[in-house]
Amino acid sequence: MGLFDFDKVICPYCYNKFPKSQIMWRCNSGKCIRPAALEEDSVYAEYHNITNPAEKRKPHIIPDPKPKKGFVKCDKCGDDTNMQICPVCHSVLPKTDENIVISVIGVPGSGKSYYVGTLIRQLRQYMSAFGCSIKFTTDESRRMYEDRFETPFSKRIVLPKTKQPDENANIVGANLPILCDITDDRLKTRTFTFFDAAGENFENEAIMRYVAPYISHSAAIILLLDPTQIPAVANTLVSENPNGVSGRRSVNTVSYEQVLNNTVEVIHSHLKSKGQIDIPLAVGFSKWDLIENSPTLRPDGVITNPSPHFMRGFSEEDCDNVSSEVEGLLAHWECQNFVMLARQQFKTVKFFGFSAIGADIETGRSVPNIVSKRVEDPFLWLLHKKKIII
Ligand SMILES: Nc1nc2c(ncn2[C@@H]2O[C@H](COP(=O)(O)OP(=O)(O)O)[C@@H](O)[C@H]2O)c(=O)[nH]1
Ligand SMILES: [Mg+2]
Ligand SMILES: [Zn+2]
Ligand SMILES: [Zn+2]
Repeated sequence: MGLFDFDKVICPYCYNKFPKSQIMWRCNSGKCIRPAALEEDSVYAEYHNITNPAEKRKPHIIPDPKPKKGFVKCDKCGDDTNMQICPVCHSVLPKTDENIVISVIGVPGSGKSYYVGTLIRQLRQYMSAFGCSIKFTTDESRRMYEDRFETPFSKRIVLPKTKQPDENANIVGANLPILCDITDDRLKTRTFTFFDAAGENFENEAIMRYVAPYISHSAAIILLLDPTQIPAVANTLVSENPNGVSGRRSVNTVSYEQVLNNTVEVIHSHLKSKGQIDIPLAVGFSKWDLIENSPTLRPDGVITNPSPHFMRGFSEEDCDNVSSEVEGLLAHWECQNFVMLARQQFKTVKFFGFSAIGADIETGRSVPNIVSKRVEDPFLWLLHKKKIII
């Protein structure tokens, strides 16, 4: 799905779709970006959940724009501007060739934030192995990555819990997705939106109104399964280590089956569709270190090897082997129903296992140095499917 789909544009922030003629223009000239020239933008503020009055002030929006060769003359300062913004949420629209949303879903505590943070970290370190470069789409995205992930990782502190918006507030605005531009070896640039969708909110209709457009327009959905949420696994982990992570896990009010069902419902009601969903679904076990470190649960097989893709090029064979191994484990752990549900509802399903941190965070200790294992696999699988990497 292109950002410019015929004459329609999709905003990568609010995921509304509108005709090109409705694009709005904000002045980005030196005169209009001076603090004294800024104007309150209540639409932007509301959508981005901004309460600080100073941050609500943005440069002038041109009321009756007449674009010429990608520029519009500002009626306030007379300069030309090329900054296009979304008519719904007033976010700056990226100028890339394609816009790809990756939705990460799962119950609270399943590891979504660590996954997104360590995935971006790996991509920044190793995408050059595929002849690709990566950068944050906007300064705002770079700052969000630094505040939410880079700083806590380097200070070895626990990531803050994902912000819970007030009732009826805009959940997307409260926890804006991070946007990265990846330029491939043919110099095509695509904007990737990493959207962390807390599954516990899917029952709240007001919240779903904001989340549904994202999920429905995803290029892939990554559903995280927390091993400590699988009774057979949790019982073993507790018996091996009564004070370990499973013993102190929080009890979730939603199960991973419910998260999957809610997601299916959200997509069908938003797209007014039925039948199998054509968005690839990657089901990934998070916290895989817990399984590998368990004498009883540790499987044999390729999944215990490091990810080969950055080192030796994308390996479809490794991906297929990991997927069947994880699927086998799910059957062994009495999750056949979940597997069946996923396969019935989605045309393409792949199973993965990864560790974002590489080790358990022990209560009262600082976070271990991050040594991720296989976090990049689901994302690289998607890039391969979309023929962005070969
Ligand atoms: N052992 C282990 N624990 C993890 C890993 N990733 C996350 N966790 C634990 O899971 C907790 C919740 O993770 P978080 O990413 O905040 O979950 P979210 O609520 O889905 O965003 C963290 O505080 C860690 O204790 C991992 O790779 N290994
Ligand atoms: Mg989170
Ligand atoms: Zn928008
Ligand atoms: Zn101006």
